[in-house]
Amino acid sequence: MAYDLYWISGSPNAWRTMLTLEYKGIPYVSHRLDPSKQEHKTPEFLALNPRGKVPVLNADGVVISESIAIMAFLERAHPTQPLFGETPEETGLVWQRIFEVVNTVREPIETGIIRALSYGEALKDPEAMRAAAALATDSLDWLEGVLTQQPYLAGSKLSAADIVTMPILQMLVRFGSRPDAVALGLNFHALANSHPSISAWLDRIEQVQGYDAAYPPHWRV
Ligand SMILES: N[C@@H](CCC(=O)N[C@@H](CS)C(=O)NCC(=O)O)C(=O)O
Repeated sequence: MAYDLYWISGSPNAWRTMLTLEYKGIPYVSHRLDPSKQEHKTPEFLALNPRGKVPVLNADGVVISESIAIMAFLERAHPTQPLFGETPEETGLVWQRIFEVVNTVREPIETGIIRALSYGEALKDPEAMRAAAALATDSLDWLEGVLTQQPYLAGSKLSAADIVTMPILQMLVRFGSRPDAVALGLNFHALANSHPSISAWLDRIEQVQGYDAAYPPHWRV
């Protein structure tokens, strides 16, 4: 089956799907879209995904959007290097962790912190930022608790739960290193000090097959 992946550099949702392809060693044709040129809003792209969002996978005419749906599709089509568990118990826990992250952990980090920093709005209301940081820290504390018990979010093996979550944390570290974040004392750039188990987990994921190939290219420059 031939695959076409449409993505934007730095999109955490696209990053998940590209790392899944790379980790499983699945060949695909990469279509990097330039958001500054609105390439994800062209009639051609909107015909693939009327929501105008990445990622999109086109698998020989089967077009799938929603990053985690793409990951599940790839798992079913390419079961080697399993990411969604091999037993009912493992599969249940992988999905539990995915939903915990997507429904609860993600929001305070992405909306509360990353969005404000990426829009350059953090210094407009420092008190609101500090309140948002406290909520994001609750999310980090929960992750830290899980990862202090085990090397990966769903146990001893890398799973889709890790690949879903990793880009969110990498973005937090990246945006948390900006001068305005540091000036506010948000401290998200120093996870090794505040949340050492999360930091060690990020280091472990950086070693997995395909990590470098899926790393956002515009972050390298
Ligand atoms: N729930 C979707 C979210 C997709 C999404 O929001 N993608 C963002 C990039 S991370 C996007 O395409 N944003 C561009 C826009 O909305 O114009 C998924 O998991 O794939």
